[in-house]
Amino acid sequence: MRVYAVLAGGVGAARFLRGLLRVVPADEVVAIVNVGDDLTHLGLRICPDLDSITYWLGGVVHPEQQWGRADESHVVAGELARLGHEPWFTLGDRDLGVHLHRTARLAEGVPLSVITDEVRRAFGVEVRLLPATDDPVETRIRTVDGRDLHFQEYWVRERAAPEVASVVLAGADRATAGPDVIETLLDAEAVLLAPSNPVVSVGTILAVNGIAAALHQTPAPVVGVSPIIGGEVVRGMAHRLLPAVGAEVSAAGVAQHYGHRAAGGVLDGWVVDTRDQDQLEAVRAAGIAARATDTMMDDPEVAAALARVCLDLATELEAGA
Ligand code: FO1
Repeated sequence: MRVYAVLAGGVGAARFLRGLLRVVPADEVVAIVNVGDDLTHLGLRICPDLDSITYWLGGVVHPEQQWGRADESHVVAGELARLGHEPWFTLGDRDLGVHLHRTARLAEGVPLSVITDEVRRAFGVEVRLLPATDDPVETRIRTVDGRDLHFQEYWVRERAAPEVASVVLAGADRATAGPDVIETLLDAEAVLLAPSNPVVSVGTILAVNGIAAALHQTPAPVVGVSPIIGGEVVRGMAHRLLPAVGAEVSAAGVAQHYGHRAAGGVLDGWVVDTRDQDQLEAVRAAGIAARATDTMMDDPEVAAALARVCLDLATELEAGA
């Protein structure tokens, strides 16, 4: 069975997957999803990237927020505020259904990968979603002023304001890749890096034991999409985090950060936005094949065209290998 493996974070990955699914059948797509954003809040285990992709591909994502549920209500959140809980991390009533289910199943000893499959099927999502690991890992942001914040505290409560000293995926050294993750990467027709945050989404997936090694070893071509367009981040806070890992905030800078596979990195190919085609030369100078196309995926047809460019580049790399 031919499989396209996609390393995925949250919203950018969901948009990319929506395009890819217009090009290849859903049963040929497997998303390997970041779990570093996950947190336990009010006793509930919450997996923002897994849930964002599930809600997007399930057609129930909140259209403006691009996370959480459409047609959401916040009755429970109102009662929690009455009881003195600071509402910095909003949990909608429908969203709570998933968190209650996940927390109950985890308490029964069911691994996250199994629960994730139950949830995506319940929302009619045909793409297999594999957590990067079933082990508890947490992206921690060490700030210059000496604080150690969970990623969600940094991003949601602090609005990514504090200066970042370092980013750590706590527990990565003890984490093993989730079931089928390594096999999927080794057997894939192609491996695609979605335009997700290179530090706290793709970076944290690569930090899980065995995953970066699998990308070095796989015979499949590895093609990534730049999350930086016109030198800017489309959404999120990658521009605040890339300097903390010594990477330039540019389409070429991210490619150089990921590195060419022959130089110990993870990329064979890199797709940038047409607004960044002046960066193609720098990417190619790093040994990475590069293409430019429209990568602003507001329209699913743009995402589909982008997916085609990635697959065409992967095919060319395969032929040239
Ligand atoms: N993002 C916010 O900006 N504010 C929130 O209150 C918030 C709550 C939330 C609850 C569940 C969930 O799955 C995601 C949530 N997010 C919220 C988004 C979340 O921070 C992002 O989806 C990722 O973690 C960053 O890519």
